[in-house]
Amino acid sequence: PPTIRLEDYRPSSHLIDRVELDVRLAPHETRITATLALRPNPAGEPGVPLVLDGDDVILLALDLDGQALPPDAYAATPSGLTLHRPPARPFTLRIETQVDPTANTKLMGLYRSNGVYCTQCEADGFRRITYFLDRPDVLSVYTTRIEAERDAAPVLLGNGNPVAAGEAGEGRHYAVWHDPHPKPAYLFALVGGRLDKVATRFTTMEGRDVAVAVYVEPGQEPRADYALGAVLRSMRWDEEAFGRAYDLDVFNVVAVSDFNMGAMENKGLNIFNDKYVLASPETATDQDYANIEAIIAHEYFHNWSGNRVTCRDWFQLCLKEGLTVFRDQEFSSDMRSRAVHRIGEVRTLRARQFPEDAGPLAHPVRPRAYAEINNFYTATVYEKGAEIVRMLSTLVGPAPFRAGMDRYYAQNDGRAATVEDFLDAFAVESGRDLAAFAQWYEWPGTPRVEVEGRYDAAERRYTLRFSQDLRGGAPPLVIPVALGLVGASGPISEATCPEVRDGVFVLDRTSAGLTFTNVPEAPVPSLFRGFSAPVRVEIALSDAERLTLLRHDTDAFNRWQAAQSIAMRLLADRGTARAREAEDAGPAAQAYAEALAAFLDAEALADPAFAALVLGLPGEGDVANEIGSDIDPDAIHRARQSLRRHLGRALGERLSRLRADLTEAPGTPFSPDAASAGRRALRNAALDLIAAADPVRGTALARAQIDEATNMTDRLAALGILSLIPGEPREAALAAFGERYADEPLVLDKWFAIQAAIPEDATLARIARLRQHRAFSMTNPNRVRALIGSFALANPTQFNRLDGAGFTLLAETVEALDRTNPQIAAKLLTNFGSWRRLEPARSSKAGEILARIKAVPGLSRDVADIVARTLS
Ligand code: BAL
Ligand code: ZN
Repeated sequence: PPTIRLEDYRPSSHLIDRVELDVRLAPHETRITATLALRPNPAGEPGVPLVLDGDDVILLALDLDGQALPPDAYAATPSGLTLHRPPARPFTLRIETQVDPTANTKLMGLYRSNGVYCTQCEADGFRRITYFLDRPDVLSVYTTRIEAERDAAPVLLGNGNPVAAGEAGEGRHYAVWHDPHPKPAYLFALVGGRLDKVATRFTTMEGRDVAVAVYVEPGQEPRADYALGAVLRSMRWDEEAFGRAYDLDVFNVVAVSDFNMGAMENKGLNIFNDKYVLASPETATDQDYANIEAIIAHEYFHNWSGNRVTCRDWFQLCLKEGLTVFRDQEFSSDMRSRAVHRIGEVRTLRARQFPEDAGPLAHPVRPRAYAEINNFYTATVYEKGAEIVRMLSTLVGPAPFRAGMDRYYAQNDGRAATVEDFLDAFAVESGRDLAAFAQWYEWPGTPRVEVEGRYDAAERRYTLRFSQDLRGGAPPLVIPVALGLVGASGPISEATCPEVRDGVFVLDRTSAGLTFTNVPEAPVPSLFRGFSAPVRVEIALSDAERLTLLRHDTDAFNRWQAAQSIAMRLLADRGTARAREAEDAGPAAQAYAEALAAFLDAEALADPAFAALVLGLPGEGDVANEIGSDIDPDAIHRARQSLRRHLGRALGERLSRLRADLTEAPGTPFSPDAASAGRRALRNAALDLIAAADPVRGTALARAQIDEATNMTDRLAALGILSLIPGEPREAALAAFGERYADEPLVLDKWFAIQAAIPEDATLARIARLRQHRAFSMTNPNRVRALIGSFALANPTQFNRLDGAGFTLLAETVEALDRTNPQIAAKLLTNFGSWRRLEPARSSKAGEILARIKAVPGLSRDVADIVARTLS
C-alpha cells in the first residue's frame, strides 16, 4: 500500500467553508445531498484539479453553481471525485450520493447497529458518506437535515444544536441540526433510531443552559444514569481544572452495540460503544464503572482538546489523544484515589505500550509515515502520548502548565494545530527551551536509565550516577526524575542536592551525577516517583532495600513498585526454560511473604485498594516482557502459579480474616465509589490466593460467593477464580452464569472472556463451541474482542501453544474478519507483536503462520500493513 509521509504534508488546494447535508435515511438506499461552499485555499497550490476523497459511494448527481457538469469536466469512481478544472473563485458544488448502511460491516461511515442508524467518521469514514476533502485541516460549518421513517427512527440527532423538525410526508419526518463551530469531517455524526434517553440540564460557568442526554436502546435507561452523572462531573471538572466551558446548547451521548472503538467525540454528539455507557450493579463490575467514567470524560474533554483545537494531519494524532488521555487520567485521579489510579495507568502502559515499543510495530508517538491510519490508534500514541504531557507538566510546574494550556487553546481555537504549536505555548509560558524535550515525540523505543548509588558514611554524602541509553542513535532525552532518599526508619528529609528542585532532577544528558549532602545513614533511593517518566529503570537494589521502600517511602507508587520488583525478580528467575522444574519457594519468596504479611497487618484495612495492588502479582505478560527474549510462556505460568500458591499458604489465615473484615454488612446498598471498589478488590485478591493454595476451599468459597454476590464485581471475580480450578463445580458455575445472563450481551462478553483465558489445552475446543453460541457474532466487535481478543491477550500458554494451534485460531479469525471488518481484524493481528521474542520453536511457528496470512490474496490495507510490519 502507498505510504503517506509527514514530510509530504501540503495544505489543501481548496477549503470548504460551509456544508449543507440532506440525508434521507433508508436501510439500503440512503441518499445524501451535500452542498459544499468551496473556495481555493490561499495557502494551497493554485490552478490544480479538485480531488475529493470517496470510499464505496455511488454518485447520483453533480452540479456546480446550479449547472450540471459536462462528463469531461470530472471523473467519478467509488473512491474519488475529481474536477479537472475547478473555478479559481468561490463556488458551490452539489453532490448527490447513495450508500447502503445495512451492508456496511466495516462500521466506518454510515451504518446500522441493531437497527439504529449511526456514523463513525474518524479517521476517514466521512468519505464513505459523500465525496469530500476528508482531511482534518479542512474545517467547515455544518447544517444537517436528517430524514427518516418516523416509526423506524423517531429520534434524529446531529452535531450542534437542533434548529428545526417536522413531518416529511408518507410517514417520514425530519430534523435539522446546525453546528456553529467549524470542524473537520471526522467529527461529523448523525444518529437515527428508536432510542430512549435519560436527561438533565447543566449550567456552565459562563451561564449557558445545556440540555444533556444519554440515549440508549429502550428499556436500558436505568443503566444510563451512571454515564449521565459522569458527563456532569466531567463538565464541571473541565471548568475547574482547565477553565474550559461547554459551547453548545445540547450535549448528547448515544450508546450503540456495534462499534469499532470505545467511543467517539463527534461535536455535541458523542457516540459510544454501549460497553462504556451501560452499567448496573447486577451487570457491571467496578472496573466497568471506572472505565465508563473515564471514557465519558475522555470524549467530553475532546470538545476542547481535539474539537475546538484539532489536528493539522493524522501524524499529529497524539496532539489530541495523548493530551486527552492525560486529561481523563487527571480527572479520574481527582474522582478516585490518585495513587491507585496512577498504578493502574502504569500497569496499562507497561502491559500494552512497552511491548509495542519493543517489537516490530514500534513507532514514534508522532509517526513519520503510515500506510493505514486506523492502525495508529495505538498504546504508543495514546498512553505514551499522555506520559509526554505528564512529563511536560512535571518539567514546567503546575502554574506554567495551566498557563500553557490556556495559551494553547487561545492561540489555536478553531485551528488545526501541530505538536510544535502545543509545545510553543509551554515554552512561552515557562521560559524553557523545549526543543530537546520534543525528541520524545520523534523516537520509538522505551529508554533505559541505569542508576548507581554510592554512600560515603564519613562524608555523610550520597551520590547517584544516571545514564540513559541512546536507542538507535536518538539524542539524549529530557527525562524528569522525581526522587527522594529513604532511610531505615523513614524519609531522609534533611539531605539536600542543588540539582533537585521540588523533588525533581532533570536528566538531559547521556549521563549525569547527583550528590546529596547531609545524609545521616545509607539511604535507599526512591527513583521516578509517581513513574515520572516512561522509562525502564535499572538499579541494583537488594530485596531488603526494596522492602525499606515498601515500608517507608512517602511515594505510594514506589511503595507498590518495590513490592512488584521483588515479585518480578522471583518470577523472572523461575519463569525461564532453564528453571523448568518449578522450584520450591526459596528464602527470597519466604521473606517476600513475610513482608507482605506485615504490610497487610499494618495497612490493609486503611487502604484496601492500595493493598489489593500490592498483593497482586505481575501478570504473565509482564513477566514475559521483563524476561524479554527466549520466552517460554509455560515456564512463566508455572512460576506464577507456584508463587501464588506459596503466598496463599504463607499468608494463610490472615487472608481469611481479611475477607471477613472486608465483608459488607447484609443489606448494604451497592456503591461503585472507589473506596467500596477497593474493599471488593482486596477481598477478591485474598480469595485468589486462598484458592491457589487450597483449591478445595477455594472452590467452596468461590461457589458461595457466586451464589451470594449482590453485584457483578464479586460474582465475576469468584467465577474467574473458579475458572482456574478444573472440575465439575467450575463447569456447573459457568453453565449457570451463561443461563442467568443469556439475554445480557455485555455480561456474556465477560463470560466469553473468562473461558477464553482458561490456561488449559481444552480451551481451544471450548472456544470452538462458544463460537457457535447464539450470543456470539463475528460482526459485533465486542463479541470478537471478548472471545478471540481475550484468548490472544489473556491466555499466553494457549495462544502460544507449541503446536501452533493458538496462532492458527487467531490467524483464521483475522482472515475471516478481514472480509467484513478490516479494522478489527488488523487490531486482532497486532497480538502477534511479540512473536520474535518467543523461544525458537514457538517463534518459528508464529513466523510460518504470519507468512501464511501475508500470502492470502486480497487482504485489506489494514491487515496487509500490520502483517508486513510484524514480519519486518
Ligand atoms: N478519537 C477516537 C476515539 C477517542 O480516542 O476518543
Ligand atoms: Zn480520544
